[in-house]
Amino acid sequence: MENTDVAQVFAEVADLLELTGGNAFKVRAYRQAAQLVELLPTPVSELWRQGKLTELPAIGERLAAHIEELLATGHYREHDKLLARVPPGLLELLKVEGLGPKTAALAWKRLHVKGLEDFEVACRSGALEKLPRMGPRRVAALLLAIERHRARKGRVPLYRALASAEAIVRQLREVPGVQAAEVAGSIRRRRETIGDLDLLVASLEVDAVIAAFKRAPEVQQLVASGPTRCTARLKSGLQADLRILPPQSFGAAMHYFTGSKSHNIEVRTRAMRQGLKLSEYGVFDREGRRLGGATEEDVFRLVGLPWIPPELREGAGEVEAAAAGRLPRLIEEADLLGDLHVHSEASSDGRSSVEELREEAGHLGRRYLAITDHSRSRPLGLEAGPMRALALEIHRLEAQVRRGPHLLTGVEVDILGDGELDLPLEVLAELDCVVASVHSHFSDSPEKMTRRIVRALRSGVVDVLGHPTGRQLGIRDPYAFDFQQVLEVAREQGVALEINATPDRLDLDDKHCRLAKEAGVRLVISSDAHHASQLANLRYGVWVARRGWLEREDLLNTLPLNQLKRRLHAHRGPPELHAPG
Ligand code: DGT
Ligand code: CA
Ligand code: CA
Ligand code: ZN
Repeated sequence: MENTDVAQVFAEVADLLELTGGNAFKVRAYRQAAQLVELLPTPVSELWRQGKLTELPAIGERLAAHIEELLATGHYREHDKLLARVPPGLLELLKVEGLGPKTAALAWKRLHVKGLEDFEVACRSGALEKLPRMGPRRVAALLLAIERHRARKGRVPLYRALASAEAIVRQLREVPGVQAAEVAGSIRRRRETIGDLDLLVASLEVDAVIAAFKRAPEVQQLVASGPTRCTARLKSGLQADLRILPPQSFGAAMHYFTGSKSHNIEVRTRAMRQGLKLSEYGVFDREGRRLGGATEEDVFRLVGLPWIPPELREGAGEVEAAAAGRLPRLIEEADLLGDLHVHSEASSDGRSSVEELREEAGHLGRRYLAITDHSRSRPLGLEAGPMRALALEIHRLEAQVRRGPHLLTGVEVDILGDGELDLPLEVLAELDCVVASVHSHFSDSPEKMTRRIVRALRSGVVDVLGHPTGRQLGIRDPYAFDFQQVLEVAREQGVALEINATPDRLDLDDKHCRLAKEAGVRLVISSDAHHASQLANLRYGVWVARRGWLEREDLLNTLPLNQLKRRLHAHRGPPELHAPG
């Protein structure tokens, strides 16, 4: 049991006591103990073993006995007793800003409110308004706070956390005495969704760093602070943990707080087997002598490992692979030579012209670009005639305008309800790059969805399966189908699977990427840009690919144009489908 767990139990006991009208002194004692334990640099379990618990301020004999009970049994009877008296949903209610135990208890006793949903109903029905000390303005404020609470509760997609984390870190680097400031945690590992921000600073001037953090425009208020760390609520509703370390510990802390937890446990176990002690402060020998820890490279070197890229640190075999010298050479953004899924204003909902897209892609260093507008079943999608006309226009631009990346003709064609494609095969066969995607009937049974996709892949004209699972982060779950079977058919047909880099799609995800690689299926990273400014989103897809252990050879859009073209045409079905021109 870690300090944060003990602190959480105590904080919850304080809440429960308040909800049940417990003694105010007792409530305060538990809250103080919770804060103290949370910020304690040493594990309470260690202090307990040394019999030093009561030496802490705010911990008397009784609290010490409670901590002991908690550590020894993993439970604490008074906590359990209180929990049994209160509807579990009431505790969540307390996390809403401006909603304290008094209000929650009142709503519970008078209106039988048992949780957030009930409470919201009581707000909207006018029932809450009539209670003492309420009124319409207070209720309106509570409704807004409930909304913010909901937004906060879930994890947010990476792109919503990354920019503010980087902005704060940039400001902290300007503070006198700061030697380094970096983002750690799940953001550094580029997880697709983020719980909270973890920021690390190397400095001996703790107060100056905390003061600057507090002043940062992204920060709303500090919610906790201790001798070398603090936690803030950001204006976005997210929380940020800031830790300040002496420079000699910075690398060890970067490693520890980048995580993941399961990666850390594996590396620490390995260190222990070698007679070393690894912590967020450094690497030490049996006698407690510091061997290193100023850089992450130190940490890995001292435990006999090469540096492991953060995207791999999920405890999913990376430590073993590193030890065996078999880490993948992960794909980098610069390896991507082109983008094979881009929408233009020629159709669909694209808002940039082909020329604008080409120009921006050129700025980003891409060498080729496939214009893949929607087929006729989509709103504003193209019928066969206009699709051919667009392809001709692209050929013309490609031939006449030599500036910028090469243009490829293409389409994002719908996979219809029965697995047929939304345009005639001979039209599709004329195009350089055919992306086929499911945009409808998401609730088909897994069997039917699998049949639809398989049939589309066997059409002989499909090059890429677009956003293969259809998920949208926080909006729509993936549709259900037999992914393994689709992988088999994709390999047999030479169809590539897309990593759609739209930041709230990221579809395929990292786990699917790894499965695809193992199955010998190639992938492409595509922006699915609907505006020139979105072409840069490719980097989100690169991070997914890296988390999925992908290397340059696993991707199609790392090939130079002539090889890519050969590859796109080679796998296509019966030759009679290849219309001339
Ligand atoms: P998140 O915030 O849920 O998106 O995910 P993380 O990975 O950022 O997790 P967080 O913020 O709770 O902690 C940051 C890192 O600190 C985590 O990746 C590993 C390290 N860490 C946190 N708690 C523990 C722990 O109990 N044991 C170990 N070994 N490491 C931990
Ligand atoms: Ca975190
Ligand atoms: Ca954290
Ligand atoms: Zn699509």
